[in-house]
Amino acid sequence: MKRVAFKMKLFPGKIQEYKKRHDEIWPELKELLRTTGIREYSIFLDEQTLSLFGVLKISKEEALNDLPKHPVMKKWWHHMKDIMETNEDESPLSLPLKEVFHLP
Ligand code: RM4
Repeated sequence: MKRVAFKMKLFPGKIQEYKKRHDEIWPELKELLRTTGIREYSIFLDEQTLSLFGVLKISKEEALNDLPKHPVMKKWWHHMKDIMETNEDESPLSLPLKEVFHLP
């Protein structure tokens, strides 16, 4: 399993809404993330900067490249674009993070 981490950014005043939408995450999105090979996916929030820190495990990292093309993923990103920073294609602005320490 490969560990992947990345940073995204929430819009001001949207903390509760972001949490609510993830508490109510669509079953078809959960299914898509699981069939992509994603496990132990967490998103942490820095409430001071509104940075979102995503971390997940994946069996084959290349499988992540197919996600942006999937209709369910696109629909979710469309649904989320009013509360977080996004690219023109509505995917979240996402900065990859480099692992500098791991304690197994
Ligand atoms: C996030 C963002 C990510 C997605 C998770 C489930 O807010 O849209 O791309 O993987 O939700």
